Amino acid sequence: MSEEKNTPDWQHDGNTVVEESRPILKKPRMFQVVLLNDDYTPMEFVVELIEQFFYKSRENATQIMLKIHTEGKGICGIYTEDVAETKAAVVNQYSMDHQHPLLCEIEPCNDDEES
Ligand code: TYC
Repeated sequence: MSEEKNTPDWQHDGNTVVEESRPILKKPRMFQVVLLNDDYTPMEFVVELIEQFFYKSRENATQIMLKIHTEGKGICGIYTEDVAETKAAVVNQYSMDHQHPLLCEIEPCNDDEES
């Protein structure tokens, strides 16, 4: 099918040419929510937290927990800034409520793409 438009994206009234500007849509900056390793939080607590707050399967949550345990930190999800900040705050409050020192942080994602 052709992509003909009914109206041109410019108008001419004899003196002035008015060109409509195209909307510039920038992709939002994305942030990864990471959990940090510590020596005290039980593995089972971390796995259940990842399932509950990041909607991961038991298997995937276990893999992420083990990656954090061995490498020091691991990504649990990627969100827009507001969502990532809220997610980290909720997770940190939940860990504190359960007397665990587990820490959750956010980091900007590396953006290699051209904008
Ligand atoms: N290192 C903890 C332990 O041996 C387990 C753990 C995993 C803690 C991931 C925090 O983000 C974490 N019990």
